[in-house]
Amino acid sequence: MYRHIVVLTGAGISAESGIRTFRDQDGLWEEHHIEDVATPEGYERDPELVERFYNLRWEQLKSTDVKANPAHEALAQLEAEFDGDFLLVTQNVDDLHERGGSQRLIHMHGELNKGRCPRSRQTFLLREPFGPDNVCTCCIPPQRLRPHIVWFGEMPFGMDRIHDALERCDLFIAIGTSGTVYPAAGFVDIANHHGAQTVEVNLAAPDRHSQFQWHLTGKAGDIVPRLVKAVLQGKSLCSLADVLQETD
Ligand code: BV8
Repeated sequence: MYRHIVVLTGAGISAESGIRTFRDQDGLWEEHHIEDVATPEGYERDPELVERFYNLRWEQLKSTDVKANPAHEALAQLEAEFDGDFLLVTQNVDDLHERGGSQRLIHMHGELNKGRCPRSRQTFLLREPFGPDNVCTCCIPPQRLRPHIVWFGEMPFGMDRIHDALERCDLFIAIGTSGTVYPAAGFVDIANHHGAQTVEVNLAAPDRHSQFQWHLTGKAGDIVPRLVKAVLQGKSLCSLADVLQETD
């Protein structure tokens, strides 16, 4: 049925793994102003505050009770078994897709477990928290590593590849994202414009007219395995009417 699939994930796919989202109740942004912890200006102004914000999230990611959930695993199965083109794009900076078995994905907003040299832009696997002594090995004098994160006002990674895939796709699936951050929030428009079927998996039903043709309302961990199974069986979204609520 489908030949080219693009999947976009957001913080909601990691919520059932115990990773806090941004904008839900008790979300990460409740305790911080975005401009203080997720902008280059905020980092310039108070690097220690920003480092504390990312060090905390990095520590949480390393804790043993954070595991990939069935939604991550289902997407890895889709990547392995789908016989057409498949691209997974995540806004998430955790490595739960990789822990769930995904191998080919784009972390368009960066990765929590990496640091970046501000001068050479070389990335380093994080072995210790960010701080004045955590420096690169590529420059003399060594430079203080910054989080390998795309902050507001910075260009997300992989945009050319993502645009190419969106223009070719016949199915676009967005999972666990509030659709508030661009350019990711605009991907559905590109997919729609090029005639793809578009489906959104989210805990909450959209409270406004949405760009998606289909909605699967519920937990990603419950829904994504069923959606992947149906797609791998060659079913079209229309034949899933019993689990899909079409937008009015
Ligand atoms: C850029 C840092 C340009 C990483 C983040 C129009 C076009 C282009 C840009 C803009 C534009 N308008 C405004 C902009 C600027 C800005 C922007 O979008 N601002 C917003 C606030 C309006 N965009 C940018 O600055 C981007 N850069 O455009 O550069 C440019 C051009 C040339 C040269 C240079 C630059 C950069 C954006 C990246 C910012 N970085 N974070 C980090 O700290 O993690 S964004 C942050 O929000 C995260 O990365 C996150 O990925 C992203 C989106 O959040 P979500 O993942 O959606 O999470 P959220 O909590 O919001 O929602 C969770 C959802 O899950 C909810 O809907 C919930 O219902 C659902 N859910 C919960 N549990 C479950 C569930 N669903 C299913 N199952 C569950 N169990």
